[in-house]
Amino acid sequence: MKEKLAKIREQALTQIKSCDTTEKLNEVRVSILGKKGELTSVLKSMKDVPAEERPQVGQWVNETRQEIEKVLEEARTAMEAAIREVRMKEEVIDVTLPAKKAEIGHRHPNTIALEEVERIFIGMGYEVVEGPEVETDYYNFEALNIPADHPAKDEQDTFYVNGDILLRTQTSGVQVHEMEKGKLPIRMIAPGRVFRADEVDATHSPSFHQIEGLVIDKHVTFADLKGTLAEFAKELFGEDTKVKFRPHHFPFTEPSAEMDVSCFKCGGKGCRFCKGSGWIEILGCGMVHPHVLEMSNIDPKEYTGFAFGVGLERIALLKYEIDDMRLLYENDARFLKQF
Ligand code: 2NL
Repeated sequence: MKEKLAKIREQALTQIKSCDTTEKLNEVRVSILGKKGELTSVLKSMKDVPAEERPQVGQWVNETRQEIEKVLEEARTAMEAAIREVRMKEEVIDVTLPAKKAEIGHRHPNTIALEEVERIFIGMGYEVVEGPEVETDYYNFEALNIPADHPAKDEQDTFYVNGDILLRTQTSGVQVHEMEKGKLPIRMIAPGRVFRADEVDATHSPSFHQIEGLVIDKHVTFADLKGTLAEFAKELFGEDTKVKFRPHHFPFTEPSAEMDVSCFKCGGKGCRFCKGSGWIEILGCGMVHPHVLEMSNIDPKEYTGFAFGVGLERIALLKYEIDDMRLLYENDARFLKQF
């Protein structure tokens, strides 16, 4: 029995030495130590060994098993170390390779236009103030002298949350909150998202952006309004831009006007862009209605002011010559990348 075990051991060690992969090592393990392995069959034949010799033979079998397991384990560890070493050598990082170009995000045309408008007014000493998109009927309509029966208040035009609560249709509420604070003079712009129950088409969307401006001080006149907005137009569309004011009506200003700019495409001669007229409508404006001042506790005998409102999308479409507003909301990176 002792010789048989010695033979198994010798054979095992030779087989282990000749292995060059961990898979082969595993095959050797199974063929000797596995369920049907050589050493296991020796154990199974213990019943044929005389009872008094069994402890001795059992000990030999165990010693042989432990020895083979130890050599198998050493061979496996050595093999894995060798594999790791080869891999490390193959995995050299070539620091001279060109880097992968990272795709950087891009500002939306609305954002670019907004930052341009903000830059212009901040340069003239204005503050940028933001306020809530959900407002009460009072701040969106009543405080602006918009009467209860005005068509703008119709459910067909305004999104009501419930009762007196609504999604603002203009950012004027932000200015009313500023006037109520009682800190004068005021020189501010209020940019932000506004909502109107409009069908989507090339020039309409139920959610768009507006920038309103408000100046209140002693002795503010329509000449200040004209000078300020003419300067704004020049900075936005170029030094040669001319402006024209046409009489208009808003409930919150008196007098009211709409301002056109000379077409920056043809210089005013008339082209496809300005539909042959040479002028492009750009904003609404006027002197703040005395009743609007009074409602916010400002004395119209002491203070006067002017205000204006301009659509941000309209500016972005004009400035970047985009012919459909829907492109601004699709967020197709191929479109956005161009600006
Ligand atoms: C437009 C032009 C406008 C105002 C907005 C305003 C705000 C206050 C007081 C008086 Cl707090 N006016 N905003 C003034 C004139 C025009 O918007 O086309 N809107 C539909």
